[in-house]
Amino acid sequence: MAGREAAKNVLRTQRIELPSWAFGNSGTRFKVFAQQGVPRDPFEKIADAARVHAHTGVAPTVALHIPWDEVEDYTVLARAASDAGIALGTINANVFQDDDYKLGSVTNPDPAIRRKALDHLFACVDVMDRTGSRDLKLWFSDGTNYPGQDDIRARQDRLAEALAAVYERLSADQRLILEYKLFEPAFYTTDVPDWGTSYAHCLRLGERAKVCVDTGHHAPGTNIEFIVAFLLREGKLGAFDFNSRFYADDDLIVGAADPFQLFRILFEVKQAGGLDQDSGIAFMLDQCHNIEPKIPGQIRSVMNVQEATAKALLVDTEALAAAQAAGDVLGANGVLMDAFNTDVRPLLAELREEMGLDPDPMAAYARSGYADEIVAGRVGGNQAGWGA
Ligand code: LRH
Ligand code: MN
Ligand code: MN
Repeated sequence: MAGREAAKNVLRTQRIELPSWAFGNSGTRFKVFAQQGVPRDPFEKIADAARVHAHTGVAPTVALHIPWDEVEDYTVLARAASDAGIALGTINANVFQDDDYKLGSVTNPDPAIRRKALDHLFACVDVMDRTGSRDLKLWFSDGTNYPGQDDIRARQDRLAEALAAVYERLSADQRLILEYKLFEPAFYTTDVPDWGTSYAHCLRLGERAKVCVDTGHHAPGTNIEFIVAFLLREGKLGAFDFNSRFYADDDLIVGAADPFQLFRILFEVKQAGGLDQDSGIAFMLDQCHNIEPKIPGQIRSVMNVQEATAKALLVDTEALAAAQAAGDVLGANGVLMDAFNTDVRPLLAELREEMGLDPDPMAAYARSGYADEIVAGRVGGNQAGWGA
């Protein structure tokens, strides 16, 4: 087993970004179960995110979704974040919730609607300029529902044109992160359905265009760690949207459905140097807590990523390489499984104590009284965005 101290040193510097929308009410298209005490505005979402950071010590940034997190002055929001001990992170654009986007946003056959979508993306870059954010995350719900509905290749042309315009608008220290998703809400074609499509567009755009792997956005059975390894090798992995799924884009707590898959992904990240502080990979959560309380849901998610990372760091890579070179199939697999089957919770508890934190973040949050405070102090919280 690789060294515990070396593993702790990496875990100490790990950074996991929280999504602002995880703190608002959310649900499925069947029902949103409202919870008491949820944030009423972006400032309260930031307060909740800061709470997750206070207990975990590794979640110092929160991603915004525009216009769900629209405020008059983003410098004021950035200041509120810094006063709360965190910072604003990735800006997520939203060109999927307006009636105009029924037939697509940047790939819409109507040039006026394409213009409107592009203007929103430019406005998101303006927000980044105010918040100091590095990354613009683009996910397009664009696609078609029926064969013949629109020209597949023309839609790719329109997409490429919009991406080029946005890329051009970014400053030298800002990046464009293109997220793919197999299907939903479009059910026949999706304009950015997979990593290959995203990769090809990013390649054309340039160095500062990278792919986002949302772990819930693949066909069942897809080997996500292969995609991760490939993109890392090409220097094109920009970000993760972590969550877990049993069926489609379930947006459940990361590591809940398949902790082994999360471990395999993080092992590939680690092997390629992706856990180095300057790797440029944004590790973000993209989840909803529809039936469980949201702040502990986020704390648990951060802990799950930490546990999978710790296991990945404990893989004895020398023994692994030796077994691989010797063609020892079972030996190599055994090395990986030894690390996966290690209980890393004591190591993480130790690390938290060294960082001046409570070794048990869930219990510490439960004891803190914050949950009662927000229920008493916030009346009529908002939905995260869905159906708002
Ligand atoms: C799309 C997605 C994308 C959105 C988020 C709310 O399914 O994963 O990242 O921005 O959900
Ligand atoms: Mn996502
Ligand atoms: Mn998703």
